Amino acid sequence: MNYKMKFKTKITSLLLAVMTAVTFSSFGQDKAVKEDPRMAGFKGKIAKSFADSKEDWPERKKAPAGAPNIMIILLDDVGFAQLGCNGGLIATPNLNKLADNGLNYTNFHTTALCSPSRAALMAGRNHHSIGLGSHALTAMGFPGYNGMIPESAASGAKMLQENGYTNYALGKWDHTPLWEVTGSGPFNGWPSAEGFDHYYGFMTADIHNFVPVMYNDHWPTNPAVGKPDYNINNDMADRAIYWLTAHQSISPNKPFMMFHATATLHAPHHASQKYLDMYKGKFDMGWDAAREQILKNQIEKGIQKPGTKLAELPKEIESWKNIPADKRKMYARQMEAAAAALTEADNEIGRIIATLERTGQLENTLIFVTSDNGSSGEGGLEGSHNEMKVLNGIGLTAYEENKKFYDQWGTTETDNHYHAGWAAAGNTPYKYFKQTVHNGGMTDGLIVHWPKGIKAKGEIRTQFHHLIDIIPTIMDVSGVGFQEEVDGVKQMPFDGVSMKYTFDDVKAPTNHPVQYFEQLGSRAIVDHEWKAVALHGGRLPWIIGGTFDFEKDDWELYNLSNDPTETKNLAKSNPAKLEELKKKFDEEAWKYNVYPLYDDLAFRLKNVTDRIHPPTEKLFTYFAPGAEFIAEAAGPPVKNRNHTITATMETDGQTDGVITASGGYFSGYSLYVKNNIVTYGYNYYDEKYFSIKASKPLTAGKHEVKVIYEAIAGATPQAPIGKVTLYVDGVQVGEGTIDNVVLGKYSISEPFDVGVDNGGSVIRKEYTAPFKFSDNLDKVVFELKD
Ligand SMILES: [Ca+2]
Ligand SMILES: [Ca+2]
Repeated sequence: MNYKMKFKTKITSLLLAVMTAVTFSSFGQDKAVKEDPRMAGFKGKIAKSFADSKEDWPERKKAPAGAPNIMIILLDDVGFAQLGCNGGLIATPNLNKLADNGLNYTNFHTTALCSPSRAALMAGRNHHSIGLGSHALTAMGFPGYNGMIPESAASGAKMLQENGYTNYALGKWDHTPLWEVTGSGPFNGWPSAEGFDHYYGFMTADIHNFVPVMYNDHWPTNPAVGKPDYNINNDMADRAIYWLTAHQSISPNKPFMMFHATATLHAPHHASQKYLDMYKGKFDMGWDAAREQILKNQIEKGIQKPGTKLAELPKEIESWKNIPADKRKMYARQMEAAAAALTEADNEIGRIIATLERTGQLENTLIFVTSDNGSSGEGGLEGSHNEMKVLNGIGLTAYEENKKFYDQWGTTETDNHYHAGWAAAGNTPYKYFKQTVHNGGMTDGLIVHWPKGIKAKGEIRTQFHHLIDIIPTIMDVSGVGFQEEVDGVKQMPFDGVSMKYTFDDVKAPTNHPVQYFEQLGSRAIVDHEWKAVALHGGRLPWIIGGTFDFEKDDWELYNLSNDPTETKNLAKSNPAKLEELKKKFDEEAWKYNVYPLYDDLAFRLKNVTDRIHPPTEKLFTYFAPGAEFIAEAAGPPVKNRNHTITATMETDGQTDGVITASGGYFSGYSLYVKNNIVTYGYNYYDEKYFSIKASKPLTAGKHEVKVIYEAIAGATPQAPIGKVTLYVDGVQVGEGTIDNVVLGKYSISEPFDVGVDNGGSVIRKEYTAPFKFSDNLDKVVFELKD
C-alpha cells in the first residue's frame, strides 16, 4: 500500500467514525434514526444507560369512548312471518322481547340467498360489488361472481378490530369458496381475515345439527363425539356465553362485536325431542289457514295495513283442502319440526341475551336480529327426508319414502326439509321464496335493540332498508366511521347507508330509496314506491337446472305503497314506468358488477369443480393422518367415473376403521375395515345401501388394498351403475354392483377424509364416526381412468 492509498483509507475511516458518533449521540432525534421503523412513534429518549433514557410506550388503538358492543344475530332461511313479532305462528319469545324493547323494521331486505347476504352484510356493500353475486359454489371468472372479496372491500368487523374492538364470530359462515376451506388455506376468506379474533362454527351452507363438523378458529373438530345429546344451538350458545363472560372479565373496558349466525332454520330442520313434542298437532290447520291467521295477526300488530291482500300462491302449491289426509299429516309433521328448531334456537339465543344482562352489557349492546333470505321453498312440492335429493335435482321425494321417516322427522335420522307451502306461509303475506327477488324472497324481519341508544320501545319502522346498511349504521353509531384505508389498501365506499336517523324518527323518509336485486337471474329494482321485478325463466326454487333467455323474461311492475304483496301487476297499464325502471336496473347493474347474467347452474357448478381439479388432473395422493376435513368439492372427483383407490398400510392383526370416506348419513362412499374385513360401502340418499366385502380377513403385516370402480351405463343417463372390484395384495377378494349412484353432491357439509370419517358416518349401521383407522395407514391414492 503506498502513502496516498494509506492516507485515503485513514480519511475514510475517520469519516465513518464521525458519522457513527453523530448517529449514536442523537439516537431518537436525527433523521436517519427517525426513519428506523423500530423507532416509529417513540417519543422517549434512548441513552446508553437506563437512568439517562426516558420510557415511552406505544398505545394500542382504543375504541371511541362509550362505543357500544355490537351483536348481530343472523338467522338462516327464516321468513319474514316466521318471527313471532311479525305475527308468525312459531314461538320466539326471546326475539319478541327484543322487538318489544327495541325497534321492529318491517321494510328490510336481503339478497335472497345465504352466501351473498352474509358477504354483503359484513362488507356493507352490494354482493356483486364484492364478488359474491351468487354462491361461491357457482362462481364464474368475473368480478361480480368470482367468490373472492377484494381487499378494497374490508369488512366492518375488520374496521372495528383496527379501532379497538374484539370480535367473535359463531356459526354459519358460508361465503368462503369451499376449496379454500382446507387446513392449508388460503385463509383470506375466513373469519380471521375478515376481522374476527375468534371463530367457532361451520364454513358450509348448512350442517347436521347433531353431528356437525365445526371449526375452532382454523382447527376442525367433531364436537358431538361421545355426546349423545349434542345440539349445535346449545353448543354455539355455550361458546358465545363463554366468550362474553371471558371478555367482560378480562377486558371490561373494551367493546366487542359478536356475529352469531345460527344453523336454524336452514334445512335440515333438526330439534331436540322436547321441542318436537311441543308442536305436535299445531300445524294441522295447513298452510292456507296459517297464512290467513298470520296476516290477521300482522294487521292487528300494525305490521300490515288493513285490507292488505295475501300474495297469490304459485299454482303448483296445492290448496290444503284438496290434499288427502295422510299427506296432510306428513306435511304438518314437516312444519312441526321446523317450528321446533326455531323455538329451540330462540331459547338458546335467550341464554346469550341473559348473559349480556348478567354481565351488565345489555344496556349498551346494539343488537341486530335478521335473516339472510326469505323462507326456503327448496324442499319442493313434497318436502324431503333428505334435502340432497331436491338439491341434486332428482325430483320429488316420493310420499312413501318420506312416510318411512315420519316418526324420526327432525331427529338425527333425517336431513329434512318442508313442503314449499310452508315456506309460502313463512313469507306471509309476500310472494315466492328464497332465491327469488319478489318480496317473499328478499324481505326479512329486522329487530334492533339498544336501550342506551334508542329511546323508542316496541315501535315499528317502515323505512326501506337493506342488509348492507347494518355495517354503515354500526360505523356511524360507534364513532369508528368509515375507514378510507385498511392494511394499506384504499377502500371502496360502502354501498349501504346508516340507519341511525330512523332510531328516533318514525316519519323520516328512507335514505335508501333505490336498490337493485339480482339472484340466480331473477332481477328487481326498487325506486321509491315503485318496483319492477322479473322471475327469471319463471323458475321457482324446486326447479333445478335449465337455462332461459334473459330477454324473454316477463317484467312485472308494482306500486309498493299500496301493493306491498305484489298482487296488481301494472306492467301493461304503465309501460312507461316499467321501461324507466328497467333502464334504472341496467344502470345499477353496470355500476355494481351484476353483468354478465348467466343461469346454467349445472355448467357453473362444473365450471367451479373443473377449476379446482382440471380434467387433466388424474392422480391424487393423500397421506395419513393429515388428509381429512377436505370439502367434498375439493376431494377427488370420482363420481360416476372410472377410478381406482389404492391404500397402503401396515396392520397388526386386529384392524378397524375408515381408510377413506366422503359424505355422511345421507349419501356417500366409505372404504373401511371392520373386524379385519375390508368393505366398500355406498350410501344412496339413506334409502339404499350397497356393500362389497372382502371374502377373507386382513392378516398382520404390510398390505395394499385396492378398489377398481367402473362406471357403467344404466337404463338412462341419469341412472348409471357402478361396478366395484376389491383386491388385497393383488388378489381379488370381492366384487359387486352399486345399482343407484349419486350424481350431484353427497352432502352440503360432510367432508372427504382419509383414515377417518368425520362428521356423520357414511355407513351408519356398520360403524359410528369418526371410526379412525386403528393401524398404520400410509397413503391412499386415487387415480382417475377416464
Ligand atoms: Ca339462508
Ligand atoms: Ca362423514
